[in-house]
Amino acid sequence: MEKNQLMRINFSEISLKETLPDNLTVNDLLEIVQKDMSAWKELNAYYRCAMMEIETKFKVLNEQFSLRYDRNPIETIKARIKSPESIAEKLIKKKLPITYEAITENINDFAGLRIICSFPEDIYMLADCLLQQDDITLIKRKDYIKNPKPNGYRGLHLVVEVPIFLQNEKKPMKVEVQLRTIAMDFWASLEHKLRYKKNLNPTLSAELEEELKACSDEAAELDIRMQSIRKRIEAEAEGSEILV
Ligand code: 0O2
Repeated sequence: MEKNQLMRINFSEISLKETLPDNLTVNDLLEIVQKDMSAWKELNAYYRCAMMEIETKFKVLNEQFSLRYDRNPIETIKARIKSPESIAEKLIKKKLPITYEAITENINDFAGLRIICSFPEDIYMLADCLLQQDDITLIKRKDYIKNPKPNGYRGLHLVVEVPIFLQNEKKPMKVEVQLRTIAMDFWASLEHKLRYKKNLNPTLSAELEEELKACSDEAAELDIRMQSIRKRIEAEAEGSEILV
């Protein structure tokens, strides 16, 4: 039996669960996972491979940029595979059935990479470089830097498809890439922690939301100022090289 045939059988057996979306629970996915652990492990491995492919592409760009311009546009790369619980929660929120098909078709961030850059311009430069590569297909792009969320969240989100090459087949896999500056990442991490604090009194909560929005605007201003300082330093250095 061919490997992809085996995968199909695993997938369709798992998809027999005809539960109404309203009755779904996170346990439903955990049950599916436990029922066919090998299919789950396989899916996880495929997404991990796709994530490694994209991570390597960013590392290569970082290396090349460092050679050419003597600075690294990437500060840190964080990679993660979404937990079964978070996947189930997302499917429930989207009112989708808990099946392997629903996961592969609708969950764009099973594999996620966060690329933390020093400056906003680096974000767009890296995104363009990635999207120019001929094995990358852009599925979705959301620019929360040009259009921040009302709460102040900023970042450039890409969902891309990249092929992974297995023993006898080539599989296109989706990976979500979030590109942020250090300041945007700092803000988002804190905001994320605070968002999950329960039992805040509503007045304080509204006050803090406003304060967080103001912090995000100040962080964005800081990003632009730091970027302009870097450019002035580079221009000065180039000028003195020309004079020499
Ligand atoms: P986690 O654990 O952070 O990964 P989609 O995934 O496309 O179906 P959506 O809503 O279109 O869902 O995604 P979007 O708007 O591109 O953003 C999803 C992810 O961006 C979130 O992942 C967060 O990581 C980040 N994000 C978006 N908005 C905010 C925000 O207001 N604050 C913070 N701190 N992060 C945000 P998840 O799924 O929440 O989980």
